[in-house]
Order: sequence, then C-alpha cells, then structure tokens
Amino acid sequence: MNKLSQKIKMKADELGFQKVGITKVEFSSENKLNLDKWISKGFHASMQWIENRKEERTNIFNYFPDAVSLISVGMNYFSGNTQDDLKSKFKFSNYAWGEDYHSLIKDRLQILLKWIKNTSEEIEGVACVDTSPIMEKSWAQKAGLGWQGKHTNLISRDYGSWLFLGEIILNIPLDYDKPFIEDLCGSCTACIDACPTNAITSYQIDSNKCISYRTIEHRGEFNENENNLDGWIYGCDICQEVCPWNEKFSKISSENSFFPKTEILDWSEKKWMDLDDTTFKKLFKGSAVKRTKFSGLKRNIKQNSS
Ligand code: B12
Ligand code: SF4
Ligand code: SF4
Repeated sequence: MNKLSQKIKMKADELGFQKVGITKVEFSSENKLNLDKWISKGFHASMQWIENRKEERTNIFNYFPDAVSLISVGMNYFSGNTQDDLKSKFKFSNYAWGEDYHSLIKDRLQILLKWIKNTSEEIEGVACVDTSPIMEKSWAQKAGLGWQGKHTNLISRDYGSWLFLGEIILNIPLDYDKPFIEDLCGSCTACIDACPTNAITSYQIDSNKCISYRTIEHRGEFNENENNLDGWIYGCDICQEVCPWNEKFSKISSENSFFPKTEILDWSEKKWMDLDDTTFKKLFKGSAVKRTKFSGLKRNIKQNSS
C-alpha cells in the first residue's frame, strides 16, 4: 500500500473515525439516474436545495473539478440509550441528543486535510459533512464502508447504521479500497414494516411521508395528510431501531459529546410544552436541532400534544 494512504487511515483512526475507506472518483450514471428519478417523483418534498445543486450531486466534478480520490469516514454516535430512557412521551432522535456532528466532524476532517496538505504543496482538497452537494452514502459504499439498506441509510457490518458520514476529496491518486458490493438486507423488511407513515419503498424514501423530514425540514404548519409525527418532536429513528444489524452490532460511541444532554433525558412533557425561545437558544446552542428553529420544534411539540 502507498505510504500516504496508509498514514491517512492511521491519522483518521487517531482522530476518532471508526470507519475509513478510499475510493477513486468516477462519474456514476446510476446515481444520476436514481437521483433524477427521485426528484421527478417529488420525493425531495420542499427541499429545493437538493434540486438546486443537482448538477453537483450527480457529478462530483461539477463540485470539485480536480477530484481524483475521495476519503470516506464514518463516526459512531450510538450512546447506548434508547427512547425508553427519555422521561417524557415525546420521542427525540438520538443523532441530535448531544453536540452538532456537523461542526465536530468538520473540525476533525479539517485537521486531517491540513495534515495531508502538509505532505506536499501540490495537494488540494475539500472536507465535506452532510451539507456539501455530494451523495455521501453512495460514496461510502464505493469506499467499502458498508451498503445502503432498504431504509437507504449506510450500514456497516461492525457498527450498524448509527454512523455519521464525512469525506475529504483530493486532487491526488491514492490506493483504493474495494467497494462494498454485498447487500446484506437479504429478505428482511423490518424497516419497511415498522415505518409508521409508509415512507419506505425498497431502497427509496418519500420525504413527504418521512417524519424526519416533517419534523426537521418542513416549514410552516402541517396539512392534514402530513401531520402524523408518531410522537416524534425531532427526527425519527424507527427504521434504524428495528434493523437487526443495529440490534446485533451497535457499539457504544467513544465520543461523549454525542451522549444525551440531561435536559433531553429528564424533561417532562410540561417542560417541553413550556419551552420558550430563550431556553431553546441556550439548550440547543451548538446542536443540530437549530435546523428546525424554535418555531419548528414548538410546532412539533404542539402536534404531538393534541
Ligand atoms: C436529504 C437528506 C435527508 C432527507 C431525505 C432522506 C434520503 N434518504 O434521501 C431526510 C430529511 C428525510 C433525511 C432523513 C434522515 N437523515 Co439525512 N441526509 C440527507 C442528505 C443531505 C442527502 C441525501 C440524498 O442525497 N438523498 C437523495 C436520495 C436519492 O439518495 P439516497 O437516499 O442515497 O438514495 C439512493 C437509493 O434510493 C438508491 N436506489 C434507488 N432505487 C434503488 C433500487 C435498488 C434496488 C437499490 C439497491 C438502490 C436504489 O439510489 C439512490 C442514490 O444512490 C444526506 C447527506 C449527503 N450530502 O448525502 C443526509 C444523510 C443521508 N442523513 C443522515 C441521517 C443520520 C438521517 C436520519 C437518520 C436522521 C434522523 N434520525 O431523523 C434520517 C433517516 C431517514 C431515512 N430513512 O433515510 C446521514 C445518514 C448516515 C448513514 N449512516 O447513512 C447522512 C449521510 C448525513 C451524514 N453526513 O451523516 N435526510
Ligand atoms: S425515519 Fe421514520 S418516518 Fe422516516 S423512513 Fe424511517 S421510520 Fe419512516
Ligand atoms: S431493517 Fe432489514 S431491510 Fe431494513 S435496512 Fe435493516 S436489514 Fe435492511
């Protein structure tokens, strides 16, 4: 193995990434077709930002023209707690129980990128987490981290799907990992059967129906067809909770900052219902929950209280 590729993997491990793989950057006509079909069915709902940057999402060279290699990383965020550990009846997605993963992972990737760039003046690169217009799950599969399950999340053999994904795109060749070509879902349909709003057809999500979309991305009041939140006030974990790969292989994260804040564990329904803007800002400073804004969280709480 090329020494730099090996050292990058060691450095990524030191920085707290449990999964790391490297893939050659190539245009994928299959991904383009899938995203085009998904958008044409209206499955992106009101997320116009997906459509706006479609040309970059479907062709990474429109985003980073000099791309040659992509490093895909995964960070385990499973805290060991479940929704049963929350005092109130309101359910709150585990990915947002602690600190915002966007900033935590971006900071670590910037350290890795700086370290890589220090090895040669010619190296250029960009670090991505979630908001960059690339299809992270598909890149992770190409880099060998795991496969996209029927619920569409990336599942790894050794940690299940409680993994955040991030990437570094570089203008230099490296040694490449084999893509993960197996589909280990087999005949299982647990996620499809458990989804309370039937948002999953095999390997595709209709965001209009997905509670995660409704509670985080949807703006304004809900209309009658989209108001089932099944008790969730932020995000939804059901399709991952029921997945046998998570039941068997989840491991407790070494990242304490992803563990639940005391308020999230201890707050009663009354406390949530009485939440005001000042407390929201204090409680969710540096948290992914800011995305839905105070008005969105209040709307979700109200919807689940009626
Ligand atoms: C938009 C988005 C959403 C939307 C849409 C979800 C979706 N599945 O697309 C909403 C708001 C609903 C959402 C919800 C969640 N999200 Co989100 N989201 C994204 C985002 C920004 C883009 C995803 C995207 O490109 N979607 C477009 C669709 C077309 O792509 P796709 O899902 O990969 O679809 C593929 C399959 O449908 C496949 N396909 C189509 N037909 C067929 C047929 C067959 C037979 C096969 C095999 C495949 C196949 O082709 C498509 C392209 O490869 C990514 C970050 C990023 N930049 O990639 C995070 C990301 C996917 N989200 C993430 C998370 C954590 C979540 C939630 C778990 C949060 C929560 N707990 O509430 C939920 C999970 C809901 C779910 N079951 O997907 C993580 C997932 C990590 C992981 N291990 O996979 C990501 C990667 C962010 C990150 N950096 O960690 N999300
Ligand atoms: S996150 Fe919830 S609503 Fe969305 S697909 Fe999974 S189970 Fe269904
Ligand atoms: S619940 Fe079953 S079908 Fe769904 S992603 Fe997990 S293994 Fe695949």
